[in-house]
Amino acid sequence: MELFNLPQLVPTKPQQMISIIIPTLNEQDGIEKTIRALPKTRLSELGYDLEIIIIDGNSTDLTREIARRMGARVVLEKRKGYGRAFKTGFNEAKGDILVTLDADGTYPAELIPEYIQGLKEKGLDFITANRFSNMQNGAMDAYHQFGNDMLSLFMRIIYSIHVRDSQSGMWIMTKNFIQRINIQSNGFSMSEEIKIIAFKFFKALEFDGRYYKRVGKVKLATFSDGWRNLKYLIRYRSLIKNAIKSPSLFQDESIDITADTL
Ligand SMILES: Nc1nc2c(ncn2[C@@H]2O[C@H](COP(=O)(O)OP(=O)(O)OP(=O)(O)O)[C@@H](O)[C@H]2O)c(=O)[nH]1
Ligand SMILES: [Mg+2]
Repeated sequence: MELFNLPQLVPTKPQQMISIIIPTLNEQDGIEKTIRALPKTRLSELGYDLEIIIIDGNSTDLTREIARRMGARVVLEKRKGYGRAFKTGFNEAKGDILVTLDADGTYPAELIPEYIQGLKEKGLDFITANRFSNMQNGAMDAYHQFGNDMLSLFMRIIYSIHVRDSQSGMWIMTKNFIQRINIQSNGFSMSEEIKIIAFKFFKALEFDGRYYKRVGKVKLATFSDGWRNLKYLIRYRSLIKNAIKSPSLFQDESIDITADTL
């Protein structure tokens, strides 16, 4: 064998994969913008492979066709619900790091590389992006903002965790975190549930985010979903005992799931 062929035989470190998971329900106006905004080149320069997974709730518009054309893998999840969509998405994801965002162009996709770096440097399991730290004019009406503030306040009081934006839908998580947790909500309240689990039992931080004006129609009903989320915050006190999947994991000292954690 010739000497100059040798470097090819040296095993290289396998590349890490990032899974971007996007739930969609009739988002034909926003899905293209959302996928286009993903920093694909930057992530590839940083040495990451990327998979884009759309979890579609049986949209009746062109969402799935547009997503496929933009290079995403589309998974059809006919069962209703935002939380339901994510459960399916987490099972489908092959990545070492999972990132979520909406299909309406509201979240700062451009910050994904920074968040991933933060996750690694600080050794975190979970990051949530705070939409309130930098909100574009008109991105959220006053009524919706008040509801968000109240829900976040209740979450801080009931669970003693420091989260400014309990309803943010942009999270950056390790695969290990997702494999260990047991999400029980199928609705919008899954967003507060995942944060309670992350901040109570894992290493989690809220990072400054941005929030842009939505493209397309909102799926969340401010009052009824807000009310449902508040009731879930209260009810979840009795469900939190099921938050972690396997009892053998409690041997890890960093995880304390005794009753006094509430
Ligand atoms: N697969 C699936 N996706 C859903 C469902 N409900 C909502 N979504 C998607 O989940 C994301 C969040 O819904 P939004 O309507 O944007 O809710 P929101 O971000 O809390 O509300 P805004 O701040 O007003 O945008 C969007 O990408 C929706 O298309 C559902 O039942 N199934
Ligand atoms: Mg949204």
